[in-house]
Amino acid sequence: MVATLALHKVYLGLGSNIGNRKRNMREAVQYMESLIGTVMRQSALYETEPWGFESPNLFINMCVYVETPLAPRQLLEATQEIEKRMGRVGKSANHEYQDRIIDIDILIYDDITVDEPDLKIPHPLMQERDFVMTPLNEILKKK
Ligand code: PH2
Ligand code: MG
Ligand code: MG
Repeated sequence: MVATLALHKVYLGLGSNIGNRKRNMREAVQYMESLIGTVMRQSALYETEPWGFESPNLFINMCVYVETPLAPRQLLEATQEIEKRMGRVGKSANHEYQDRIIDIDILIYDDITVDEPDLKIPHPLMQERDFVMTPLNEILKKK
């Protein structure tokens, strides 16, 4: 008998506002293919104004749809590992947003809800953020 692996349907949001932003997006997607699962859909790249903080550095944002065997917390660890490998430093100690090489946020994981201090799914702020909703709507699959 061959065991089948349940794959989960996950939507991730990516953002970068320093360095070579397009290359950062490409590199993050490549890391996802090796550490998370199959990237089935990618939105276009959107250039956006910093939201919630002041910076001269515009963002590039995009969303991807990934099928992954990882459980939610493993997925969080994988996204953090990618951020780390790409050299992301200093996550807002003072609760203020900062410029970043790469940010990967879990937006939707199947139809589940997670409410833990460091992991909230669906992403609690996504509805308020055009830089998330515009690329997300572009790739959202009808159930
Ligand atoms: N991410 C934030 C805060 N503000 N603004 C834009 N335009 N794009 C982002 O990805 C972004 C932001 C927190 O993660
Ligand atoms: Mg974010
Ligand atoms: Mg984040």
